[in-house]
Amino acid sequence: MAAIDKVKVLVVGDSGVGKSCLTHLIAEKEPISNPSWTIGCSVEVTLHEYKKGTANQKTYFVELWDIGGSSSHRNARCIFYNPVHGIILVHDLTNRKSQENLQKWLAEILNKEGMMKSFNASFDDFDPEQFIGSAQIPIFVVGTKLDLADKVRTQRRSSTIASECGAEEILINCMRGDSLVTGSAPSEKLSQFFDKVIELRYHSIKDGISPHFNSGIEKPRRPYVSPVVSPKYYHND
Ligand SMILES: Nc1nc2c(ncn2[C@@H]2O[C@H](COP(=O)(O)OP(=O)(O)OP(=O)(O)O)[C@@H](O)[C@H]2O)c(=O)[nH]1
Ligand SMILES: [Mg+2]
Repeated sequence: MAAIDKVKVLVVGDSGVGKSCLTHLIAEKEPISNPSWTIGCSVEVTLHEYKKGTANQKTYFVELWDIGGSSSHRNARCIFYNPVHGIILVHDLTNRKSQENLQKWLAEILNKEGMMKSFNASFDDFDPEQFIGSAQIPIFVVGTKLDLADKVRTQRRSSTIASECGAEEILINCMRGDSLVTGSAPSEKLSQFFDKVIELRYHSIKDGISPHFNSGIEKPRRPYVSPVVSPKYYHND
């Protein structure tokens, strides 16, 4: 059985923004019609070709940890945040509040990992620009419900947190199977994000950059053994 290295990417955002739809679209390449609210966390796995088309091409597992967004589970969900190699921040293009709350999601994750010391452990004091240099964890922003956003002219479409964090952002309709079709601009950006996550996790030590955003979190890397059955949802609670 081949051993394949893996990275863990958190998918976070307010309840109902479309995290489970997005996660399913990335992993299964097709939309999910009737997602149920995520209780705790669901994990889907996708194979990613790192540096595809180059001599360094290599296959990795990307675990997508789809975190339930309900505020009633805030205290419990922190157990899913350790370790983390990448973060996908998801907001709903028809819901401005869900964009503003991305900062809180980022702070919640970093707070749990002890990264908020220099930010006074307060959401209000959290400055994403400070975060960029110290955390070394790639961030990707996704705006969902593009099909509905076209009708909501008064809403701002893209988020400011993407530019604040120096992150790429895509705007998509998660209900369409071709939204992340190979070769499309959103698909290419997502692929580059996964490359960056893998790069930092496995290939950056020689450049003097820690592959972990917080020293001491993680043991030395161990290969991930490919499961016999095809990867599917599993719930942590
Ligand atoms: N029209 C449209 N509906 C979407 C889109 N993405 C998600 N939805 C719908 O939004 C609702 C919520 O989607 P979910 O993926 O369950 O949301 P979630 O973020 O996982 O929510 P929690 O599990 O509660 O955190 C569902 O009814 C989806 O069908 C989209 O791009 N367009
Ligand atoms: Mg969900």
